[in-house]
Amino acid sequence: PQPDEAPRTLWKPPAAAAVPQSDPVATLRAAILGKLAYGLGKSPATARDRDWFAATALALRDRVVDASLETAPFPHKRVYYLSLEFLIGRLLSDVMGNLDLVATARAALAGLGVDLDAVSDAEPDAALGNGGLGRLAACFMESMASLAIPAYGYGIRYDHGLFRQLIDDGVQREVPETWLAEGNPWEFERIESACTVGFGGEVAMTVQADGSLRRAWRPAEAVRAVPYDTPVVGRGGRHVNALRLWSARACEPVDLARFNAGDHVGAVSDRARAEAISRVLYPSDGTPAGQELRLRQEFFFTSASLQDLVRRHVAERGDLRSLPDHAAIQLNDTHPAIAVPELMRLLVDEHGLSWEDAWHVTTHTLGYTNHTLMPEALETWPVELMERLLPRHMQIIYLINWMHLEEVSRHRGTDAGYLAEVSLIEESHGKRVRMGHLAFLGARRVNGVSALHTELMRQTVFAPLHALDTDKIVNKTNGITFRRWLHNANPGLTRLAVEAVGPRVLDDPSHLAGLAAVAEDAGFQDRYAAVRRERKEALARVVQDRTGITLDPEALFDVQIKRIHEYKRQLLNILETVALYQAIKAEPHRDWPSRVKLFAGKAAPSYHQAKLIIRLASDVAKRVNADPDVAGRLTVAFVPNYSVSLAEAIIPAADLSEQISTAGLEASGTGNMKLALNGALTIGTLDGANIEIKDHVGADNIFIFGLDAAGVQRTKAQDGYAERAIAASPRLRAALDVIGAGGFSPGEPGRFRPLVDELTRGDRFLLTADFDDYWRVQREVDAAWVRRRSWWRAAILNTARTAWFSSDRTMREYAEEIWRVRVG
Ligand code: T68
Repeated sequence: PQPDEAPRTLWKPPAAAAVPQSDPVATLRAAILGKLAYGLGKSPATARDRDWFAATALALRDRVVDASLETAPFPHKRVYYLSLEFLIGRLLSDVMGNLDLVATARAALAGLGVDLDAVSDAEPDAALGNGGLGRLAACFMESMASLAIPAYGYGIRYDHGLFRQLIDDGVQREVPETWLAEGNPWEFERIESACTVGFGGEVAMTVQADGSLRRAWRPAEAVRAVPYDTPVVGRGGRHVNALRLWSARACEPVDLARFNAGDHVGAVSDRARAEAISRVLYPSDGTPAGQELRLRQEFFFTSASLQDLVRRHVAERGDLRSLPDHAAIQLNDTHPAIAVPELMRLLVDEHGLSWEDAWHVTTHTLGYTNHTLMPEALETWPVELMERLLPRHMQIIYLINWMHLEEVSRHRGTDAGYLAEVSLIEESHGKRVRMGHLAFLGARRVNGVSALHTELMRQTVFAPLHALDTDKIVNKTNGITFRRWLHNANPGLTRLAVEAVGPRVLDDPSHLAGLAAVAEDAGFQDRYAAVRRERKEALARVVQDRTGITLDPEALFDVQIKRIHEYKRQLLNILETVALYQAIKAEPHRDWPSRVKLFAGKAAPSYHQAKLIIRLASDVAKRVNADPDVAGRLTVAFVPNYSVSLAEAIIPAADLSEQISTAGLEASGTGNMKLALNGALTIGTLDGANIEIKDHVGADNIFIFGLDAAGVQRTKAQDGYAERAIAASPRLRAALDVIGAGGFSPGEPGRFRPLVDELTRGDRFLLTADFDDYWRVQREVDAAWVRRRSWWRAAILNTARTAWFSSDRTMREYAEEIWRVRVG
């Protein structure tokens, strides 16, 4: 039969009454078969892996719904996590793991001749985010459910998530990702909860009976926001929250008059414009897209989410003045910062609160998390655009700013320079609204994502505002969910941990500390190494498949996996690779340990330098891997299409974790935590959460090099630092020379000139200043890798001492100090 044909055989799914309730495997198998037949209209004979995935997901979703019916319907206080990005990845293993059904599902499917791993691989990644910020939101959702913190995640249901990356001869090409092409078995459409979001138009003024003025926004355009809920189940199935993602729909699907007049395309142009809002995720990562569509996306999901939670609060509690007692709204970066004037508008214009009451409610409900201090990534919007798209909001922003500046001048005088710094409006190059300042003023607490980053917030970008309220900025160091990044991604290591310290480690990662006692035990080390070895063999198969490059699982696997960005300094790693290549060729008889350098990550489509870095990594790989002089010593691979699920394959197989950003620029990092937890040793700078990782694992179990944040500032203050560093380092000069002369691009010798020029002329990210120290520490890594017993000891200690980086800890801290909501 054809795969899309309805079953023609006499096959029927088992009747519920025929299944023994006491047999969990038979029960789940019957449920899966029922979904296959009645949910998908397929028989086992015609089912593809993708159908088995959908049937299994639907069967498990029923269990999640059952669990959610036991979740308190009317909690005292809820968290609302507003994020333009949720980088979820696959959900099947999450759900199975948290329902304790992995073994049951494996057996249920095996009895049908179906392999659970193949079924899991048939699930597309939900890649509704660019990188760390979106992945953090997904980890937080999982942890909140596991801690039974009542919460909604709010975001956008993009038809197309982050692009799929193809590498054609080293060149990144982007093609649309189609994760919804075959439907999404996890979600529920909630058409009954749709709401309307306005754009443009004007502000009407009416005089009230008491002589006061009332303002009402009359938008020119209206878009329907339709929510889709994905249940998020916590560990043990004890609590279920919802991730509510909004999809944009036109209010009128077709302009019938135009259609009937023969204008078949024009008849649906308004619809296309409305629905464009949730069509694609912006792949910008770090630089503001600048497009009007981006602002429309931000307002669309923020307004829909606030309307939704206001409606819920009114239904449950009546009076909106009690909102801060029952809701905590967290803004994930400034993307939802328009929440400040939108909540004010809803409270004042729509619900009749006084300005003072509304401001009290707003500033006691909102929290704001900052994820970057890099100037080019701080959002500002032209006043002209805001006035055109959101005229009422611009009025409210002006009013907030006027009151704020009045108060500042009362307490601090009228120094124009200072007032300009704290103003919501930046006037240096055209008037623009500073969204970070707006979020800061509207929030009760503002947080950074690592100790260093928070301190730099106080000292740099937010220093003038910080001076006005020194309690407002707090630190909440990021975390990762161990259920996904240890238990599900690395079942072998998890089994070892359970054997060594008991199953309670699954509920409380602090018990990982018990592994320190066996860190020197040769038998335990061997089992730890065997788990790693097995993961490296599995990864080698993936890399072989995707690149044709053969990896030796005996080699040290050195990985740098993250977005490609100049400040993350993949180029520094490539320079060291080139220098190492030259050194091995120059001294072929030294006993160089065998090393595999793995790179993976996407570049923003318009980020030319980043794309050139990918090309260089690929060209270096091509030359090095073909050179018999270094065979068995050095292998380089750029693995295409980095994603959450690829990360799950790479992280358990990594021996060395590259975290080498310019100090002061990586707000936190979270891949650094995932790799350390899985026992990769970090080579890194004193940046972001690397500093806290070092504090936890101990200075002997991490390789730190380079300038610290203060050193970076001092160096940048001196002219000509790059020239001097290059002149002082023959090794660096030789690497730059061969790259600049086309040594890796003989067909196009000038190909990498722009990269070399950037380093010799400006070197904004101080690669040249850090190169020699990086080389030195890499050779320490070589030496450490040879002493294999002490290497495994250090790896085990990394696993034992990184429990603090669980996002459960992070969420407890937010709950206590920012949201003031009960845990559990
Ligand atoms: C990251 N930021 C930080 N931004 O770079 C990283 N930006 O250090 C940190 O660990 C992580 O946030 C979590 O706190 C991002 O990932 C973006 O993806 C982004 C997307 C759109 C616009 C700006």
